[in-house]
Amino acid sequence: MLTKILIANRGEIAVRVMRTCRELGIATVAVYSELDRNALHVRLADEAFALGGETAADSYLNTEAILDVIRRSGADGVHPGYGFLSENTDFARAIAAEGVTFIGPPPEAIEVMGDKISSRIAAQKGNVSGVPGRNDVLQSADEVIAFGNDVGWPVAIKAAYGGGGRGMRVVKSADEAAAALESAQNEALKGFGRSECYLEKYLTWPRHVEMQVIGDTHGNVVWVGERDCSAQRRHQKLVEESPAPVFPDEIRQAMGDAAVRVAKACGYYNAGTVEFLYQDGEFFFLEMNTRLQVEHPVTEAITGIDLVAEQIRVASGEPLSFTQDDIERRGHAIEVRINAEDPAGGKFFPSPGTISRLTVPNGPFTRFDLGYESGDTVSQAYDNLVGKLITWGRDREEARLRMLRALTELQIEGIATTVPAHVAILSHPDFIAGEHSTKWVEEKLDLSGVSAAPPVAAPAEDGAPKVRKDVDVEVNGKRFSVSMWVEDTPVVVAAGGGGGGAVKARPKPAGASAASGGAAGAGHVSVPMQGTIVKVLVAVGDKVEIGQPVAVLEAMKMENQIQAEKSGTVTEIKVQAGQSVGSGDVIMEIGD
Ligand code: MV4
Repeated sequence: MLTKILIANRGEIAVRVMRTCRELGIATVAVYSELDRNALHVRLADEAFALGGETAADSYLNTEAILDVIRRSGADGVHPGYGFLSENTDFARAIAAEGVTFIGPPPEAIEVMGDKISSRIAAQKGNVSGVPGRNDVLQSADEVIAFGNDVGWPVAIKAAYGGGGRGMRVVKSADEAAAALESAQNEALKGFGRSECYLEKYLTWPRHVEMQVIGDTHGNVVWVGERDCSAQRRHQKLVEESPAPVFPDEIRQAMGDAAVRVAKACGYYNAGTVEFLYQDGEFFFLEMNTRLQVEHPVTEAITGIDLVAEQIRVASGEPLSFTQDDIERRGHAIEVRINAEDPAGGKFFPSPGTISRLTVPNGPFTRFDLGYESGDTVSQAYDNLVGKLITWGRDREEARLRMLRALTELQIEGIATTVPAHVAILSHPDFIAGEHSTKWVEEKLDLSGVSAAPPVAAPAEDGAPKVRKDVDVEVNGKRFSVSMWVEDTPVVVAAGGGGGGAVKARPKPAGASAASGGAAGAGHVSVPMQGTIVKVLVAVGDKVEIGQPVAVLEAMKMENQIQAEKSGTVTEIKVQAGQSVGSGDVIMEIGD
């Protein structure tokens, strides 16, 4: 078995992986960015190493820095979590070249599944049908039209190197084909560096049902259970559950068998998820996620299997600790994602900040995987998942009511969260009946009445900059050099003191002075949070309507539309694409 695992991640998933390591007697190594110096995953690890950098690119994506920590720590395994480097084959291969184990699938399988055309071909090799479509790179709009006329409209143009919904265009009729192809190719090029696209028939009201699989290096692959992830918004999952509601057992068995065939067709081992679209009693292969997923605890809750323990076992070269027949699924589990987002009015604006107060839910069959504690800061530099709440019940209704109970216990101050949206979803008759599809949250759920409790302002000193002070200490006679990160409290001599009594001057919290306080009228277009302007959608002189999107702001890996708060004419634009802006900054003026 592996003896020391470096977790190349942060937040709740790093914490979750460490917990299992500790249970297995495996030492843990954390890595951290400048912003995460005192983050929960760092506090819980046996050892922690600085990567430097603040942005994801400069820290958790910095392969060289992580390889350096692997060497220095003597870790014999690396768990990548999800996101960051989890599906990066250069990283997986670089680790292997050091003689260190990547706790994940073989790089060749990641590559097959990363290209959506080759993943369709792999699925077909396993005798699993994808959504009716084509397995070649689209060359012209004429092909789109011919395909639509053949299989029926609408059709989907998808990015071959995409996934997660980016780069997908739905084409309703022949006259939309040319423009849709061009914009899909542009978005694919910008998002993934490759413009290749392919075609599928577009299913209009499918459910998203995915199948957890896990395999070992001895040729065993099993399916563990399905998850229904239909309650999502703009490709961000909100609620996941297992079993899928209103889902016949023979379909489950067939989908499980299909998922195993897909995994075997690409030589898969370790944990993975095969995604399907399910509509009118039929399922179609969509894509395969070659990593441990955010929602894996749902499957753990109904099977009692610790998927991370099993990942570590198979990465160590051992066979799976169970066979297909050993797996028992019992009861029902639901997970909600607690994101630092304000769902007020259905907008889901990012809401980074410092958690000033936190009461965590507890009680029977209630699990809370959290990446933060009270006093910790949720930074806009990383994704907005704060934690996941999972409840189990003997049936769906018990799990649902337990979740609503647990959500009332959860109290977070300092940031807005998705909790009010979860209460709305879980209380809705469509959700209760299991009639929701992938478009339900966006098209049917009315969140206009939802308002997040206003985040309580964090204490002033939270913004105080910290500086490094190095001290040498002795512990049991052994000398250690310790770097302390303490509040910067310069010592100044009081004027006219005539004898030098020193007083401490508290520095102004960063960002306390400028910009934010201005009484913005409706003609000022301001941004609600810190981020980067991706696109300005209007020009000076344009007429705009109230509610019209005028700019796109990226924060916490999400694109957010900034809307005009009044109708009128754009008189001034103060920003351009690529520019960073702070919370409350005025980016545009609209005159009458
Ligand atoms: C589709 C589809 C309907 N028909 N493909 C979006 C994310 C990416 N994984 C694939 N997606 C979809 N592909 C065809 N041919 C509908 C979606 C889709 C979706 C899929 C899963 C979960 C949520 C979704 C929300 C909107 C659209």
